[in-house]
Parts: sequence; structure tokens; C-alpha cells
Amino acid sequence: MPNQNLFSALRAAFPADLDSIAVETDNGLAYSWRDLDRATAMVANLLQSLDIPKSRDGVPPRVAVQVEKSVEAMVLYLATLRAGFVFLPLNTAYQSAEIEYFIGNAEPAVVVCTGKNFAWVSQIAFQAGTRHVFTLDDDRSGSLLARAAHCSDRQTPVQKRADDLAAILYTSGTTGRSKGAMLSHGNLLSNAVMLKDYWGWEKGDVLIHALPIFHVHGLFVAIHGALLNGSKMLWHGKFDPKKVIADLPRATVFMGVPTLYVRMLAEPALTKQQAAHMRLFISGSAPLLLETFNEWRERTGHTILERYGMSETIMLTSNPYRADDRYQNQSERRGGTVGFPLPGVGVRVRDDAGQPVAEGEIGNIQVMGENVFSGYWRMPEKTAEEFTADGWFKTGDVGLQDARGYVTIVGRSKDLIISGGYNVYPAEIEGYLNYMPGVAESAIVGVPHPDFGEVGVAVVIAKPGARLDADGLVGALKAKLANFKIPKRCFIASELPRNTMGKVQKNLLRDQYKALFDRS
Ligand code: MLC
Ligand code: AMP
Repeated sequence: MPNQNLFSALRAAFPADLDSIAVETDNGLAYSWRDLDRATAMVANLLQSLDIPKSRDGVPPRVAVQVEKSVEAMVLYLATLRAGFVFLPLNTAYQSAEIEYFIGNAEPAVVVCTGKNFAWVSQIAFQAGTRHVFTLDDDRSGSLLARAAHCSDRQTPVQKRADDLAAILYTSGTTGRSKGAMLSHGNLLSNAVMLKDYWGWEKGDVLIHALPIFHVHGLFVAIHGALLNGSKMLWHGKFDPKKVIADLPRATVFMGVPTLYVRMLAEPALTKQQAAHMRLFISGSAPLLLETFNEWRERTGHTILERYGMSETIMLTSNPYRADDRYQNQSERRGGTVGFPLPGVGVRVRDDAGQPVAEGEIGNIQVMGENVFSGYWRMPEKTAEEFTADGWFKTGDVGLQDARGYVTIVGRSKDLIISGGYNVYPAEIEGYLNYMPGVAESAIVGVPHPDFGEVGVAVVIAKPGARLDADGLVGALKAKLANFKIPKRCFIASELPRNTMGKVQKNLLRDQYKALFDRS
């Protein structure tokens, strides 16, 4: 049985000339393919040399990572695969209560954090039983690389089967508790191989990488796409619209969430001429407004290809790349839709009773395929709830499929706000607000926002006799939660609208505040 380790497949795609450039950073560094090979071997050897059990209950050790974006952070990801461990990326915005939950839940054997956070992260980690805490900063300093420097730069990737666990991605839940989506080597590799073909990756492609690398989009779709094609990456530590536009003449592929496109459109330097060398612009993770889709086509002459995915499933649907797309025999990238089910992905639309809906009718989107995760880490009941009896995963997205096969997402059955491509679950924030002194109850709703697409707004009710200060409540939330989860506005109200069952009518609140950030 050939090794199904995802790293081995990525490594096999490295170009023959290992001394050619694999990654060029926006601060002037260049890494060859040989550099990536050697560095991943050294870090993998370090991980394998640690005195930790190679597996417990059949699960390899987890490596939890909360570091700033850097090529070395990507090396750590690849090295974790190479060593056969399980990668657990964490958003850099997470604060101590959030990190405490993830570490307590995943029980990583290794934690890697920034030097600045070492004191509090290591305290949480050691208390949870983690044996090794390393540091890694975005200037190539820290104990991880210092220790790896003593390790051999040769290593044989650990033997894996397709269904062996490769990564755990935490996604918040509607009840406020985060769930770890378990993705296997086979989930990740099959999706990457299919996308290489579907999106027409070709020799000479160069990817601008400007997304964070702790989510599906930047970590898997972008990095696997480039590596599997042996393509160079122009690596941006942080998204800066001016810098990305300046790089367009040297690149062919760009991937972004809608906010990145909106911010680039605000730059006069974005012109047809500047984008002339590009082959493909891809958008996903949040709905792309038709207005942005059209404006982009006018300004650059390129039609954005919108696709749809999830942490639990990686990529599910995509607008067609080729004019003579061999899969669907369709040519058009249609704004406002997320395209066709990708090859090997089953998509169906069901009503609330689980029955099929008529073509073009709105219902719940369910999916199946080699790309779909096996379940939530240590949450068998939650996993069972999210799959149908016949094995389809309930995405929580609401949409339709038209006669030509295009899928359109019209909303979500899950109470979720997607802000600038990050997911915010109202229940989590309401949980914090409701415990604050003087608060009787609260509701968080998502409203349209010109930059982030959607943002959270809080409506809070005081206990009888209590006086609440909206700024004070927001300040208190900031001390507890990742910054992107903080409601952009907070209102103190006398009561929340409820239906006859006593349930808060969030749709009425959404209507009430929908024009809050209206540009006009
Ligand atoms: C930053 N802020 C946000 C925010 N990002 N608020 C709401 N939503 C966001 N996404 C806030 C900060 O808290 C801060 O507020 C202020 O905005 C400025 O912060 P910043 O750090 O300077 O912002 P910036 O670096 O410009 O970040 C914006 C961004 C970033 C759009 C570049 O959010 C981003 O990279 N988003 C991409 C997310 C992504 O990769 N998602 C993929 C998920 S995978 P204050 O008050 O503190 O000043 C997935 C599956 C799939 O969904 O299909 O791909
Ligand atoms: P995450 O849990 O961070 O992986 O987010 C997945 C969710 O992002 C999906 O369930 C969708 O609600 C949303 N999403 C991803 N891509 C798109 C898209 N192109 N259009 C609309 N929503 C999207």
C-alpha cells in the first residue's frame, strides 16, 4: 500500500530543480524547494524525537499552534504531517479563555505559541498536561527552530492510510461550544488533487498568498494548491491591498475572502493593465456581493470564480474554470451563485422533514464525498446529529440548485454571522454578555457591513433597577474574546421581540438594524 501521507504527495510535486524559488516573502526573503524540504525534515525529526507516546487510543499526538503567519509556520504544518502528528491551527486573535478550551479539549502533546504569549499559553498548556511548549515568531526566532536546528535534514514521511487523522479544525457551534472537525490525509489530498485539475493549475502559475493560515482557505486550499502544482508563492504576512495589487504583474492566481476584493477595489492602482498577467481570481468563505463581482469584472477584465466550502468538508462547489468545462459542459461563472458540485462531491437540497425539494426550491444543503470529515473530536452525539441516517452531512446552509445545476446559497439555518470571512456564533457572545453584572439577557444579530460583509450587533436588556453602559459591556467583552467576535455596536433596549413560543425574533432585530452601516 503506497504511503497516503499528504506530505508525501505534496513533496512528490516539488519541481525537479530543488534550488528554484518556492516562496518569496513580502519582506524580501526567498525559500527554495530544497529549503522547504530540509526545514520540514528538521522540524519533523524534532517532533519525532520528543518523549511523547506516538499514539494514544489510536490517535497520534496533536500539535496545537497559535503563531503569527510566516513561512516557518507553514513549515511547521508540513512537518507535522510529515511526522505523522495531527495539526491543530488556532486563530491568532484567540484569547486565554478560548485557548484554554481548545487545549483542554484537544489535549495536544505539543503547543507552539509566540514568544510574547509564552507565559500564559504555557501555563494553560502545562496545566492541561501538555509536555512540550515551543515558541515561534514571525522573524524566524524562537525555541522551535533553535531546537530543530540540531536535527537531521533528512526524514522519511511516516506511513499513513487515507483515513488517518491529519488535522483538527475548531469551528464554533450554535450552542456556543467549539467543535473540532477531524480531517484525514485522504480528505485533504483528494480535495487538493481534484481542485488542481478543476481550476486548471498550470506550469508557471504563481500564487499570491495573503490569507491567514489557520483556516481551510489559507492553510489548505491555497497552500495545497500551490505546492501540488510545484508553484511559487508570493507570501504576504498580512493582507495589504496596495501590496497585493503591486504583486499582480508577477502572479497568476489569487485567493481571497470577499472583504479582500472590496478593499482592493477601493485602490485606484487596481486596473486592467495591472491585472493583465493574472489567470484566476478565486473568492470564497463568505458571500460575494453581486456588486463586487460586477465591479471587479469592469475594473480588471477578470471574472471572479466563486466557490463554497467549510471546515468540515474543504471545498464543495465551484463556478467553472474552463470555457469548455469538461465536467459540466458549462462555461459561465455566475455571480451570486457558488457554481456546481465539485467532481466527487454530492450535493442535495432537502426540506426540514428531510424530503427532497423541487428543482430551484430553497432547502437545507446536505453533502457527501471523500472530502467530508469523519466527525467532531470527542463529540459522537454532536457528530450523529449533523449527519443524516443515510450518511449526508448537514451543512447548516440554506440554498437551492437550479435547472442548470448551479448552487446558490440564500442563508443559513445555523445562527451564524460571517464577518470578513471569520465565523462568529451569536450564542458564544450572548453567553458572555448574559453573565455580566446587570444584564438580564442579550441577542446578537448579523447586519450588512460594507467592508466585512456582515458584522455583529448586540442588543442588551438590563435587569430591573440595573443601569448598563454599552461601551462598558463592549470593553468587558474585548477582554475575553477574539477581536473579530466583538459586536461592532451595542444597544441597550427595554425588551427583546419574541414570538408566541417565547423565542427571540432575531429577524425583527436584523430588520431594525439592517441600515446601521449603510454607506449611503
Ligand atoms: C479584523 N477585525 C474584524 C475582522 N478582522 N472584525 C470583524 N470581522 C473580521 N474579519 C477588526 C479587528 O478586531 C479590529 O478591531 C479591526 O477590525 C482592525 O483589525 P485588523 O487586524 O487590522 O484587521 P485586518 O488585518 O485588516 O483584517 C481584516 C481581514 C481579516 C479581512 C484581512 O479579517 C482576514 O484576513 N480575514 C480572512 C479570514 C479567512 O481567511 N477566512 C477563511 C475561513 S475558511 P478593533 O476594534 O480591535 O480595532 C472558510 C471555509 C471556506 O470559511 O469556504 O473557505
Ligand atoms: P467555516 O466553518 O469557517 O469553514 O465556514 C463555513 C461556512 O462559510 C459555510 O457553511 C458557509 O456558510 C460559508 N461560506 C463559505 N463559502 C461561501 C460562499 N462562497 N458563499 C456563501 N457562504 C460561504
